[in-house]
Amino acid sequence: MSFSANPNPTPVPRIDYQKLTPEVLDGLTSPIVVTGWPAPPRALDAAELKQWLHGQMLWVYERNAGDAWREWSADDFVDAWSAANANPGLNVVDVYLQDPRFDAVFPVHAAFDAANLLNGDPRTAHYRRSVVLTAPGAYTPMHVDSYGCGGWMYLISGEKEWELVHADRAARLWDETTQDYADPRAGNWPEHTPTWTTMLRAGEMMVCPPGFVHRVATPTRCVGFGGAFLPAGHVRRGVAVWRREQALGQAGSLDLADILQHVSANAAPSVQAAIAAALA
Ligand SMILES: O=C(O)CCC(=O)C(=O)O
Repeated sequence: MSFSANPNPTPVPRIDYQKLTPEVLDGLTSPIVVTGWPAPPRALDAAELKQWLHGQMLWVYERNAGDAWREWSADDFVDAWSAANANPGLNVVDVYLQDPRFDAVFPVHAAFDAANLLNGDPRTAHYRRSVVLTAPGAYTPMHVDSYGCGGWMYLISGEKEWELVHADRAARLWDETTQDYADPRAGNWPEHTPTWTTMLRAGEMMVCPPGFVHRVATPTRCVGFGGAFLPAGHVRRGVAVWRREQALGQAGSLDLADILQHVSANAAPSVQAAIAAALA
């Protein structure tokens, strides 16, 4: 059975690593998969992961244990996640790694560092890089990333099946009854919704533009990296998503308007104009 909720999904377009520029991120109108990495990081085994993440606390999504988030030490988590009978709900995504030592394993692509407004404020600078550790069988239902950010995910091992919907359709996918996005597995998915799909494989990076609705299924154990980004070309959408989260009482604790004002103080005039228009 196909993963897609749509009988004719569009394959996510692929671009070469060298073609990924800040301008591409600014102008994204669809998700993209970035391929052709010159020196892909080799797979890390459990012992190396423990060494690499030593001392780090991880927020773990335990979907099969009552949709709970739980804080684990990296050592304990890697033991549970790497076990042959790992709970298929175990999923670490969007756990940001502040320590510069993590750059040695996977440097963030220069295009993200150049385009990402979140880098310009100490409250969000660490959003630039996160770790991904997912057990086989995990499923993340349709959602939009917090604060209207876009997200990238690079897999060094394993694979993940993605389905994405354009941000312009997000409002139509909102289910007032559940106060959440409709999801094909919840049985409330509107027919005829155009989607993009792909199987993201080791050595590839998914780039999900700000405000795009997406879901992810993980058939095999995954190790990877990710990050959140908000380029000037999408800042209006990011602010709109954040204001909607606020109206719904679902916004996180960051004051995105204050952060963007702070970023604007040191930004180029064109970026200042984009931020001012978004906050007007
Ligand atoms: O990999 C996953 O299970 C979910 C990833 C995702 O949707 C996200 O980080 O926003």
